[in-house]
Amino acid sequence: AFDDKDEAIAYRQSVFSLVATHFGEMGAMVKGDKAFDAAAFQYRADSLAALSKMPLEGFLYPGADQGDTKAKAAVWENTDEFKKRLAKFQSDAADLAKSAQSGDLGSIKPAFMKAAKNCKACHSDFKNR
Ligand code: ASC
Repeated sequence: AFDDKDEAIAYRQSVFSLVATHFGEMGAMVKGDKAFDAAAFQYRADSLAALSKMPLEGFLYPGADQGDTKAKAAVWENTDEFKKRLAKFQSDAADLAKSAQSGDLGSIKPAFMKAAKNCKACHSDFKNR
């Protein structure tokens, strides 16, 4: 998929950039900064669920631990745990997309908060600021 490790790094950063776009827009609706729109939320949640499956290959490419990256060495020192966190990201995102089908912000909110908690926990262990 990649010609070199810099491409692998740029790829995973692009994925997380899109994650932040969709997650941020959902967060604005959950917080009430933007009006809740059930169809828009569903689109964001479905996009997040698809994106959550993508970053791993950008980390596994040989040499992609070195370069212009905020990833901590822990990603490669503790890859099993990192993969578990990504798997949790995927299941949280799938649960969020499922909750979005209710069209009810009250049911969506706890699923969103669960995903947000995992974002934060994984960043503190595996991402430099
Ligand atoms: C965001 C974003 C993060 C997460 C995190 C959730 O919108 O950019 O890194 O949510 O703050 O706890």
